[in-house]
Amino acid sequence: MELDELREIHDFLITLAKRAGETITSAKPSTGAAGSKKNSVDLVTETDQAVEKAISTSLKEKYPSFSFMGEETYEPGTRLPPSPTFIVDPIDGTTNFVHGYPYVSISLGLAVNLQPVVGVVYNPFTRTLYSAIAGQGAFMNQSERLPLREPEPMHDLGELQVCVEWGSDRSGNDFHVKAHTFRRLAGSKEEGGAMVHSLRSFGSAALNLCGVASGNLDVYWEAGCWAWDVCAGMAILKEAGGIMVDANPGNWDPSLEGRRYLAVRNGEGQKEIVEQFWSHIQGRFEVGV
Ligand code: LIP
Repeated sequence: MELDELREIHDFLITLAKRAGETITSAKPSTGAAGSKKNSVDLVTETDQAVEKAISTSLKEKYPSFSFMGEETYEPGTRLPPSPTFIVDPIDGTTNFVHGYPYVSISLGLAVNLQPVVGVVYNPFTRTLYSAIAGQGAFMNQSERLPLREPEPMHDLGELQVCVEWGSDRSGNDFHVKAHTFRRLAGSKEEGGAMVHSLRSFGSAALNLCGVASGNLDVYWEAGCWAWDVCAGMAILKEAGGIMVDANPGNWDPSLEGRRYLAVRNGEGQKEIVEQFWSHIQGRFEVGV
């Protein structure tokens, strides 16, 4: 796809994200306004559905030949096609949205040949916009290049700010892999842990990836989230010099729809940090393709 076309798509996605942001900030639902999908912590609101409808209608009108994958209309088992596909999470951080915690984003990505090539992530509460086009760098508010500060070399996982998410699966193998690994990451070195500076859990995969792209978070590890949670953030992360590997040890080239992700920020020592992180993982995730 030509750069001019990617630029036009990027700008259009920003317009859509800002428009959706107005709907989201004026909705202000309470916990009572939420329904649930897979279980009682997998929340969805009428706003998620209305925003996705508005975005998909606009995208289909302007780009009728492109495919569309959205969180609220996803049919289980559908695989991402290699043709240009918009990958959309209308509200990433629905639980935060429902509780009125302003770490919420609209995540709009475009993938071509299964690779993210445009990413737009917008937090309408803080009015912070992250965006990228493959090969053109990543930016905050279209003006500040990411990462936001000179990347310091990384030597030891214990010196880093690590982000993880519990996700909505609360039982079974993958839940236990997370719980045991969290303990190991936080625990003291005397007891075999990594004793990371912090183990943060903010509730929006897209914003977490933008945090790693910005260089404020050093590492983000999650399994169980979906392509719409990460497509836009992955485009931004890569353009900011970050890397994305598999949340399970050993695979340096995870697929966009693989549902297992480990992101490390720009900076010398990235690969060593991946190896160190993998060495602390307790078990292997079963989720993913
Ligand atoms: C959420 C993610 C979060 C993850 C949850 C969920 P939603 O997206 O961004 O990081 O842990 O499982 O997928 O449901 O708010 O769009």
